Amino acid sequence: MYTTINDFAEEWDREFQLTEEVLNALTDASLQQPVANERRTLGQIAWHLVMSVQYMTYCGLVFDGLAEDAPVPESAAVIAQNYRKIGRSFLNAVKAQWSDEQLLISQNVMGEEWKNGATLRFILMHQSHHRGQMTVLMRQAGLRIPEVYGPTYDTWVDKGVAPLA
Ligand code: NI
Repeated sequence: MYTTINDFAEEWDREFQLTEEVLNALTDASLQQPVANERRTLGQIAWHLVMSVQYMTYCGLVFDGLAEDAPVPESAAVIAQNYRKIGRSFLNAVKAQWSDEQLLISQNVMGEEWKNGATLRFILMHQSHHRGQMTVLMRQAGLRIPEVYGPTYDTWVDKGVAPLA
């Protein structure tokens, strides 16, 4: 969990940038790529990732979000645009509305006691979990994937290194 706003803000900035790069690599057609027949699509997972940032309003943070029933956009650019907006509003709200001391306060979040600093950690882990799912689906949809925490097949090829299979 986080014990200082500053530690969180620095990490959010880095992760925000990685997520932005992944979202920017999506195409409209790729949003239809399903996990399996009749299962969630890349577009639905990307949109869930964007929407999940506003779970933090359950902890009392106030910032502009999206309607809970907002339909999955058909445009990859619109998904990325909404992410940039909500991601920045969320970070501004944390900085403006919480202090380091408040990160130690526990709140009931959907039936469980969570310290605010732990909820912030969860929101980042949840984001990287879905971002990882997305990169697999993006490869299946034939897209080039940006580096996240290491080289991808394409960037290995770019560097003249034989990629792992
Ligand atoms: Ni989720």
